[in-house]
Amino acid sequence: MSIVTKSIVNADAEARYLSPGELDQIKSFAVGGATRLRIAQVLTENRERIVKQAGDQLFQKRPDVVSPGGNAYGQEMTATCLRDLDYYLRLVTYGIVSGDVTPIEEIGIVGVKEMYKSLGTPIAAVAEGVAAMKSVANTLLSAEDASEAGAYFDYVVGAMS
Ligand SMILES: CCC1=C(C)/C(=C/C2=NC(=C\c3[nH]c(/C=C4\NC(=O)[C@H](C)[C@H]4CC)c(C)c3CCC(=O)O)/C(CCC(=O)O)=C2C)NC1=O
Repeated sequence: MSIVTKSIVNADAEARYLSPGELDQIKSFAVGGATRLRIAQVLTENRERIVKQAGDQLFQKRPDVVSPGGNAYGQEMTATCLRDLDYYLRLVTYGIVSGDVTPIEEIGIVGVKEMYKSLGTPIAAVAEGVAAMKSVANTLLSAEDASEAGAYFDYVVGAMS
Protein backbone atom coordinates (compact mmCIF):
# COMPACT_ATOMS: atom_id res chain seq x y z
CA MET A 1 0.00 0.00 0.00
CA SER A 2 1.35 3.44 -0.76
CA ILE A 3 1.61 5.99 2.00
CA VAL A 4 -1.40 7.78 0.48
CA THR A 5 -3.68 4.74 0.62
CA LYS A 6 -2.35 3.70 4.00
CA SER A 7 -2.95 7.13 5.55
CA ILE A 8 -6.46 7.33 4.12
CA VAL A 9 -7.36 3.86 5.40
CA ASN A 10 -6.05 4.74 8.87
CA ALA A 11 -7.75 8.14 8.98
CA ASP A 12 -11.08 6.86 7.71
CA ALA A 13 -11.05 4.01 10.24
CA GLU A 14 -11.26 6.78 12.82
CA ALA A 15 -13.51 8.99 10.66
CA ARG A 16 -11.01 11.82 10.86
CA TYR A 17 -9.16 14.15 8.52
CA LEU A 18 -5.57 13.34 7.65
CA SER A 19 -3.35 14.55 10.48
CA PRO A 20 -0.62 17.18 9.94
CA GLY A 21 1.95 14.38 10.33
CA GLU A 22 0.25 12.27 7.70
CA LEU A 23 -0.04 15.23 5.35
CA ASP A 24 3.67 15.90 5.85
CA GLN A 25 4.55 12.31 4.97
CA ILE A 26 2.32 12.45 1.89
CA LYS A 27 3.94 15.73 0.94
CA SER A 28 7.45 14.27 0.98
CA PHE A 29 6.16 11.25 -0.95
CA ALA A 30 4.75 13.63 -3.59
CA VAL A 31 7.89 15.78 -3.66
CA GLY A 32 10.02 12.68 -4.25
CA GLY A 33 7.67 11.37 -6.94
CA ALA A 34 9.53 12.71 -9.97
CA THR A 35 12.80 11.29 -8.63
CA ARG A 36 11.32 7.86 -8.00
CA LEU A 37 9.76 7.74 -11.47
CA ARG A 38 13.03 8.82 -13.08
CA ILE A 39 14.93 6.05 -11.30
CA ALA A 40 12.31 3.43 -12.18
CA GLN A 41 12.49 4.53 -15.81
CA VAL A 42 16.28 4.17 -15.96
CA LEU A 43 16.15 0.70 -14.38
CA THR A 44 13.31 -0.39 -16.67
CA GLU A 45 15.03 0.86 -19.83
CA ASN A 46 18.30 -0.85 -18.85
CA ARG A 47 16.86 -4.05 -17.45
CA GLU A 48 18.52 -6.38 -19.96
CA ARG A 49 21.92 -4.88 -19.40
CA ILE A 50 21.55 -4.86 -15.62
CA VAL A 51 20.49 -8.52 -15.51
CA LYS A 52 23.15 -9.64 -17.98
CA GLN A 53 26.04 -7.85 -16.28
CA ALA A 54 24.90 -8.88 -12.81
CA GLY A 55 24.64 -12.49 -14.00
CA ASP A 56 28.18 -12.33 -15.41
CA GLN A 57 29.45 -10.95 -12.09
CA LEU A 58 27.58 -13.57 -10.08
CA PHE A 59 28.83 -16.51 -12.17
CA GLN A 60 32.38 -15.20 -11.91
CA LYS A 61 32.13 -15.02 -8.13
CA ARG A 62 30.14 -18.23 -7.76
CA PRO A 63 31.26 -20.52 -10.62
CA ASP A 64 29.85 -23.45 -8.64
CA VAL A 65 26.24 -22.50 -9.45
CA VAL A 66 26.82 -22.86 -13.21
CA SER A 67 29.14 -25.86 -12.96
CA PRO A 68 27.95 -29.47 -13.29
CA GLY A 69 25.84 -30.22 -10.22
CA GLY A 70 25.13 -26.50 -9.71
CA ASN A 71 21.54 -25.31 -9.49
CA ALA A 72 21.91 -23.01 -12.52
CA TYR A 73 24.00 -25.45 -14.59
CA GLY A 74 23.04 -25.73 -18.27
CA GLN A 75 21.57 -23.22 -20.66
CA GLU A 76 18.00 -23.63 -19.53
CA MET A 77 18.72 -23.40 -15.79
CA THR A 78 21.05 -20.44 -16.31
CA ALA A 79 18.26 -18.70 -18.22
CA THR A 80 15.84 -19.45 -15.36
CA CYS A 81 18.36 -18.01 -12.91
CA LEU A 82 18.67 -14.80 -14.96
CA ARG A 83 14.88 -14.70 -15.16
CA ASP A 84 14.75 -14.71 -11.36
CA LEU A 85 17.17 -11.77 -11.26
CA ASP A 86 14.91 -10.01 -13.75
CA TYR A 87 11.92 -10.74 -11.47
CA TYR A 88 13.68 -9.10 -8.54
CA LEU A 89 14.72 -6.09 -10.61
CA ARG A 90 11.08 -5.69 -11.65
CA LEU A 91 9.95 -5.90 -8.02
CA VAL A 92 12.57 -3.31 -7.06
CA THR A 93 11.04 -0.93 -9.63
CA TYR A 94 7.61 -1.53 -8.04
CA GLY A 95 9.05 -0.65 -4.66
CA ILE A 96 10.73 2.48 -5.98
CA VAL A 97 7.57 3.73 -7.72
CA SER A 98 5.41 3.14 -4.64
CA GLY A 99 8.06 4.38 -2.22
CA ASP A 100 7.41 1.28 -0.16
CA VAL A 101 8.90 -2.21 0.09
CA THR A 102 5.51 -3.84 0.63
CA PRO A 103 4.98 -4.86 -3.03
CA ILE A 104 8.44 -6.46 -3.06
CA GLU A 105 7.72 -8.23 0.18
CA GLU A 106 4.33 -9.55 -0.85
CA ILE A 107 5.32 -10.70 -4.34
CA GLY A 108 8.88 -11.88 -3.86
CA ILE A 109 9.92 -12.23 -0.24
CA VAL A 110 7.17 -14.00 1.70
CA GLY A 111 8.07 -17.69 1.60
CA VAL A 112 11.18 -17.12 -0.52
CA LYS A 113 13.57 -19.00 1.77
CA GLU A 114 11.39 -22.11 1.77
CA MET A 115 10.89 -21.84 -1.99
CA TYR A 116 14.59 -21.70 -2.83
CA LYS A 117 15.34 -24.38 -0.29
CA SER A 118 12.88 -26.73 -1.98
CA LEU A 119 14.37 -25.89 -5.39
CA GLY A 120 17.90 -26.58 -4.15
CA THR A 121 18.83 -22.99 -5.08
CA PRO A 122 21.49 -21.41 -2.85
CA ILE A 123 19.66 -18.30 -1.69
CA ALA A 124 22.92 -16.60 -0.70
CA ALA A 125 23.89 -16.69 -4.38
CA VAL A 126 20.54 -15.17 -5.39
CA ALA A 127 21.22 -12.39 -2.88
CA GLU A 128 24.67 -11.91 -4.41
CA GLY A 129 23.04 -11.58 -7.81
CA VAL A 130 20.67 -8.91 -6.47
CA ALA A 131 23.63 -7.09 -4.90
CA ALA A 132 25.38 -7.24 -8.28
CA MET A 133 22.30 -5.68 -9.93
CA LYS A 134 22.57 -2.88 -7.40
CA SER A 135 26.16 -2.15 -8.36
CA VAL A 136 25.35 -2.23 -12.08
CA ALA A 137 22.37 0.09 -11.45
CA ASN A 138 24.67 2.43 -9.50
CA THR A 139 26.74 2.98 -12.64
CA LEU A 140 23.61 4.20 -14.46
CA LEU A 141 22.31 6.58 -11.78
CA SER A 142 23.45 9.78 -10.10
CA ALA A 143 24.81 9.29 -6.57
CA GLU A 144 21.58 10.56 -5.06
CA ASP A 145 19.35 8.38 -7.24
CA ALA A 146 21.63 5.39 -6.62
CA SER A 147 21.24 5.82 -2.90
CA GLU A 148 17.45 5.95 -3.19
CA ALA A 149 17.38 2.83 -5.40
CA GLY A 150 19.98 1.12 -3.25
CA ALA A 151 17.62 0.93 -0.30
CA TYR A 152 15.26 -1.33 -2.25
CA PHE A 153 18.02 -3.65 -3.49
CA ASP A 154 19.34 -3.77 0.08
CA TYR A 155 15.90 -4.69 1.34
CA VAL A 156 15.83 -7.75 -0.96
CA VAL A 157 19.38 -8.78 -0.05
CA GLY A 158 18.62 -8.38 3.66
CA ALA A 159 15.41 -10.36 3.43
CA MET A 160 17.29 -13.24 1.80
CA SER A 161 19.93 -13.52 4.47
C1 LIG B 1 8.04 -12.74 -9.11
C2 LIG B 1 8.09 -13.72 -7.97
C3 LIG B 1 8.69 -15.05 -8.38
C4 LIG B 1 9.93 -15.54 -8.05
C5 LIG B 1 10.96 -14.87 -7.22
C6 LIG B 1 10.05 -16.85 -8.64
C7 LIG B 1 11.15 -17.70 -8.51
C8 LIG B 1 11.28 -19.05 -8.97
N1 LIG B 1 12.49 -19.54 -9.37
C9 LIG B 1 12.34 -20.82 -9.75
C10 LIG B 1 13.32 -21.68 -10.27
C11 LIG B 1 14.72 -21.45 -10.38
N2 LIG B 1 15.43 -20.38 -9.91
C12 LIG B 1 16.76 -20.53 -10.22
C13 LIG B 1 17.73 -19.51 -9.85
C14 LIG B 1 19.04 -19.63 -9.49
N3 LIG B 1 19.76 -20.79 -9.33
C15 LIG B 1 21.03 -20.52 -8.93
O1 LIG B 1 21.87 -21.36 -8.62
C16 LIG B 1 21.28 -19.07 -8.91
C17 LIG B 1 21.95 -18.63 -7.64
C18 LIG B 1 19.88 -18.48 -9.09
C19 LIG B 1 19.86 -17.27 -10.07
C20 LIG B 1 20.38 -16.02 -9.43
C21 LIG B 1 16.91 -21.72 -10.96
C22 LIG B 1 18.16 -22.29 -11.58
C23 LIG B 1 15.62 -22.32 -11.04
C24 LIG B 1 15.25 -23.64 -11.70
C25 LIG B 1 15.49 -24.74 -10.71
C26 LIG B 1 15.00 -26.06 -11.21
O2 LIG B 1 14.08 -26.11 -12.04
O3 LIG B 1 15.57 -27.07 -10.74
C27 LIG B 1 10.97 -21.20 -9.56
C28 LIG B 1 10.39 -22.58 -9.83
C29 LIG B 1 9.47 -22.61 -11.01
C30 LIG B 1 10.16 -22.12 -12.28
O4 LIG B 1 11.16 -22.75 -12.72
O5 LIG B 1 9.71 -21.11 -12.81
C31 LIG B 1 10.31 -20.11 -9.05
C32 LIG B 1 8.86 -20.05 -8.64
N4 LIG B 1 8.89 -17.09 -9.33
C33 LIG B 1 8.05 -16.03 -9.20
O6 LIG B 1 6.91 -15.91 -9.71
